[in-house]
Amino acid sequence: MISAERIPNNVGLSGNKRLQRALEHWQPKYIQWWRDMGPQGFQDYHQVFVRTAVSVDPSGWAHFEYVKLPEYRWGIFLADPVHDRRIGFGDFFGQPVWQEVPGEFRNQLRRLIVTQGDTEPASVEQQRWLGQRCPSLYDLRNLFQVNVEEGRHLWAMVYLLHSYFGRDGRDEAEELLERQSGNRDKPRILDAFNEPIDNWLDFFMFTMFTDRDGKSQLLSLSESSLDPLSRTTRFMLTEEAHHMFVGETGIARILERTCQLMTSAGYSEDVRKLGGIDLPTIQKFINLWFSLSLDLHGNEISTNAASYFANGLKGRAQEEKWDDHLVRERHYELDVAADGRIERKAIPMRTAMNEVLRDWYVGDCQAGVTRWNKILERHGMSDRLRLPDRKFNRGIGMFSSLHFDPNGTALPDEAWARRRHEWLPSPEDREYLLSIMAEPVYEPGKFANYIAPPLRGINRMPIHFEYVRTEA
Ligand code: BYC
Repeated sequence: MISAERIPNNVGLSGNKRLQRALEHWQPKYIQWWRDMGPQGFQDYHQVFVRTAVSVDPSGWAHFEYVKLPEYRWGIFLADPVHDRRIGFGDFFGQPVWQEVPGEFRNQLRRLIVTQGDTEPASVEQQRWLGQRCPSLYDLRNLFQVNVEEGRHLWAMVYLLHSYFGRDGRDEAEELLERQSGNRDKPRILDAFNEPIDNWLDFFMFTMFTDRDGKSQLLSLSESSLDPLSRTTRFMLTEEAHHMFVGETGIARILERTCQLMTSAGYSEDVRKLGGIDLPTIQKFINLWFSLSLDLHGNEISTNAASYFANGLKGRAQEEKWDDHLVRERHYELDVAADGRIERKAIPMRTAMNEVLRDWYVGDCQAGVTRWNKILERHGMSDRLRLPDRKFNRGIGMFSSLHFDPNGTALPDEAWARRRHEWLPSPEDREYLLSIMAEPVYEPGKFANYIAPPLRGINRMPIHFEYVRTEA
């Protein structure tokens, strides 16, 4: 029988034989997947200084230890229940939340949980080669911390599938380990999770922008009328915050170093000659990962989204901040593409819920970019970073068949084909990044030339602490 002690949990695992049996079947497959598709080259001979969630209270977060990655204790946690919690929006507003899945919403809920679950292992797969190119042991440890937590998020969704969806749920849980990021025959469900992440600029942008979509989607799922889904995602949000910290501070440290190099070169733009990452390249990677992550919010006009809202399955981020929780009459104004032209139109707000969530997301991203610009300002630079227009480089939604520049100006196909690498990473940009990342930095306290050290270490350890150690 699977040992409940090895799996920290607050779901009463030791007394739940059915769940134990389901996990007993799934866990060996998960470990095999982790070995095959998880961090490459760091499975057997390395110990990583990671944080393991051992309970949901604040002290449960303070547990740091060296572990071999396949031996990480992936746990199952739900945030504490809210007494007498009521459905906060949609047609069932005010009714008690559900502790079981109602038959009529089973398919929709399963689809939402599977889509969420699919992104978690996908991100681990996307990032599996980065350890071979890391800028420092500090960053290597952060990468692995993010990876094990994404693994835990997969466990969280598999817990829901096993506990509430019977045989279908068990089949879905297996398929979550069978699809593979970028695989032509069995790709991951959402496009951004099939994109390669082969350098650390990609990684930091992904944790800044794509993990922020994670925050946005988890906030809206945490409003769900299905209480176990709400409680699971509420706990996941606490881990998501660290991932965005890794992304935002990773880019902040690159900017810091870029500014130092520019200053030492007499404000010359040619930072590449000094082995740094120039601002235009950083801007291109913002353009790429922001637009890919906008796509993750789905179509601007979506009957799926309207029905999720009507049935209380998936709400708006921070639903309590809105005054109207029924949204029966309201309209939402948005740009609509029709016959190659763009018109402002008012559409029923329920069908615009993806766009409402996207608004929240764009605001949260903008706040991060504003913080980055303070670094440029502090160094006396006149350049500023910015988010591209929402219509730029879209692969999902009504703008996906048209082309726009980062200002939102429409472009003919030919101009887009000719100019796209002015705004998006070119093969040469990627080649350059790989060239400066070719030699990993594994010496404690040392950092690659293109990135500044962090302000402080992990869990009050010094920056030169050996965050990842090789077994003798
Ligand atoms: N790529 O009516 P629509 C995270 C499909 S990230 C490919 O707009 P809906 C994390 C859609 O599936 C957060 N296909 O769909 C971050 C549908 O297909 P079918 C992940 C896409 O359902 C970093 C069709 O288009 N969480 O946690 O309203 C590291 C119709 O579209 C895409 C969630 O996603 C796309 N980008 O909205 C680790 C939450 N977008 O069925 C983790 C759960 C749409 O007609 N998911 N399509 O063939 C959802 O809430 C919704 O499924 C979506 C899509 C918002 C994603």
